[in-house]
Parts: sequence; structure tokens; C-alpha cells
Amino acid sequence: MAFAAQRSAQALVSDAAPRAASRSSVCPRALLSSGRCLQKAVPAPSAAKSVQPLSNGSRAVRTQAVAVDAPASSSAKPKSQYEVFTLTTWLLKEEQKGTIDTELCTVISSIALACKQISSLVQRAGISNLTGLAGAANVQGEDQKKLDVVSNEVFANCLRSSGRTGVIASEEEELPIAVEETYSGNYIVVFDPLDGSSNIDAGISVGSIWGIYSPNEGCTIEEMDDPETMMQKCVTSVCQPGRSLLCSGYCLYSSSTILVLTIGDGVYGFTLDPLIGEYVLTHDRIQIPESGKIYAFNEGNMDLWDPSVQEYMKSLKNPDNWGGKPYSARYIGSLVGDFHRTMLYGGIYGYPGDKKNLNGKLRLLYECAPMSFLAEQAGGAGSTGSVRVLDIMPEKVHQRVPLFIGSKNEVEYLESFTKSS
Ligand code: AHM
Ligand code: MG
Repeated sequence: MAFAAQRSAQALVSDAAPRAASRSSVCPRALLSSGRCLQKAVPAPSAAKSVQPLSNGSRAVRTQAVAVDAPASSSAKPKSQYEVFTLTTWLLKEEQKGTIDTELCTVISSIALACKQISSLVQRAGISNLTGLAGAANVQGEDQKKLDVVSNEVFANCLRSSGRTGVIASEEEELPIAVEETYSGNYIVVFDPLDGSSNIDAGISVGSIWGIYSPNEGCTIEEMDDPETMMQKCVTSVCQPGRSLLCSGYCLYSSSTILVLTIGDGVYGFTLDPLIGEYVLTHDRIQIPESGKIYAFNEGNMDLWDPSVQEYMKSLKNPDNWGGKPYSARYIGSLVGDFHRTMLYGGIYGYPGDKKNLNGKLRLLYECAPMSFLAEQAGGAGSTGSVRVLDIMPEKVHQRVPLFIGSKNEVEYLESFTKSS
């Protein structure tokens, strides 16, 4: 890596200093056409294929029974009442099975550590003066909360020290960042460090979301690269479709801290035991119920939605359609919380496009694609109303898409309105 580029990249990931200053040192906006992705993004290499989603056939048969609060992995009965099945144990067993390699384990562990740290910050936010605005807006024009900024730094620090991450892209950063400290693995990690942060000051659930991609050709940063070339490679490398994800997950900071993840072979949930400081397996192979009569949409926007989505919503509320009992509304306004409930109880979460924002609000790379990978792995579905989310090739790092996600039958019912319009 050229000296100048090296220095700049290092500055980006290691400085806790103001982000605007860091960004300008490596990725001048003019050079990078606002994070627009090159269309020549290279498909994930064969290593990725070993941990790709199960075939549709496999998913289709897994439609029943939500597994909640299982004491330990179904594959390992506790030998002693004091035995706990932790995330670390689970990762080691997956490594033994060959589902993932040591490098990916290391990246996942570093994310789990970041989530522990954020969980603690969230819990103490009111006490340690971490509520309120940071005083800046992110590239998408949204006011950043103090905790948005801090959580972003925590994620970046943990990923950097894993030594296995080549590029990171965050909701809170204008452009992807090349991680100087990587010496192996070179994984690409996309994340929203603190989703739903408008809820923070009221002590309501928030969460982190992430996705991990394998490195592709676009990510090979050469010593000779100048900063512009290097950053363009970073942008290209993160713009992969969700179906290439190796791992995705979220961590919910609520009455408990619950980390839920998939590595392409089912979905597992771990609850942070505050007494031992470890994530303990509590949700073994989560399955979204096939149907569920709960919807989570911001209905305040209903008059701005497409008529097909309005018709759909009216049909959910009409008791005559549902044997006298219409659907129930539940909306936290925190995707991780609303999605976690949908995973366990069934139903649908939706953020449609509207007259003002044609593609809605949620971001493809670090919100919609990771959540859709989880949904599909749990037997559910993720759609824009017209296409499968995991099939979309991102054009921009912060690209938005409409999202309808949850129980398979519920998403199909929504599509019966939106696809025929
Ligand atoms: P954020 O990433 O800026 O926090 O925005 C995403 C959040 C989601 O968690 C939530 O579902 C949605 O925005 C709520 O938006 P709205 O307030 O428009 O209903
Ligand atoms: Mg978000």
C-alpha cells in the first residue's frame, strides 16, 4: 500500500477524532461519486459457497414451532447442571463441523464483543451523559445521537483489532473504510451500529445489525494503490448482493441483550448472561411461524403509500376477512425490536416506499439484506414488494429499498397486492 494511502486508511479507522475530518483525508466526495457502486462487483469466491443459504427446498419444510428458551444446543445435552452452551462453544463446534473457518469465527467474536460494549453503554446512557444529540448529521442527513457516534467507534475498534477485517461500511460513515490493521481474512463487514437510536432517550429497545461478506477481487488493495483507487475498491467490494452474505445478525438491547445470527445454516439466538458476561444459547434454530396476525408498519405514513399497500393494510384491518378478528398492530419504530418479535411470534414488518421517499427509509446493505438473510434462514421471507431483497445488487453504499419481511405467508399475501398493481 502506498505510504500516503496507508496513512490515510489508518487515520480513518484508528482516530476517534471527528469523522468529517477523517473522511476527507481518504475519500474526497468528488472522487467517489457519493459512494456509488461500480457495477462490476465480483461475485463471492468459492470459499463463500460452502456457507451459502440452504436450498429453497430445505427452507420450505421448516415451517413449524418457534424454538424459544432452549437450555442448550439440541446437539449437545448438558452433562452437568452447571454446563452452559455459550456463543464461544457454538462457534468452536461450527468450526469443528467445517461450517465456518477460524478467521470468520474471529470476526464474529469481535462483533459479539462490540455488542457487549454497546449493551453496557446503552444501559448506562442516562447516567453517563450519553443521551441526546451528538450535534452532527450523518451523510444521509439524519441527526446523529451521541450513542450513534460512540457505537460506530466501538464497532470499528473491535473489527479493527480482530485483524481479519479488510473493509468496513457503516450507516454512520459516508464511505467504506479500508482497515489497515488486517493481516488475514480480509472480510468485509457492513453494519448499523445502533439502529432505532431515536428511541434511546426514552429507554426503548434498540439494536445493532451486521452482515459479513467474503473478500472479492474488488477488495484486493495493492501497495501501489493511491487513495482514490483504494477507496473505489472499497466501495466496489462492499456492494455485493445479500445472497452472498456469509453471516448476518443483530443484537437487541432490551430487557435482555439477545444476539441472533446465521452463518447460512439456520438461525441461533444467544442471551447475554450479565452475571458471567457470556452469551448463552437460548434460541436454538429459530423458525419464524409460517403465518402470524401481527403487522408492524408506521401507519402515520399510510396516505403517502402506494394504493396497493393501502389496500393491503385495509384488508388486514377488516374483521370480515379474518373470521371477525383483524390483525394486531405492534410498532416500536426500532427495526431490531420489531423484527425480533416477528421472528418469534410471526407476522410482518414493513417499511414501504411513499410519495416523498420512493424507496422508503431502510438501507439495503446493512439493514434490509442482513435481516432478509436471517428471515430466509428461519423459514421466512424478505421482499421489496416486487423482488427478493437478497437478489438486489446494490448500486450505492447507502441505497434504500422498501422492505416487507417476516412470515412467509404474510410476505406472500402482501405481494399479492403489490405485484398485481
Ligand atoms: P435509523 O437507522 O436511523 O435508526 O433508522 C431506522 C429505523 C428503524 O429501526 C425503524 O424501524 C425505522 O427507522 C422507524 O422509522 P419511522 O420513525 O419513520 O417509523
Ligand atoms: Mg438503522
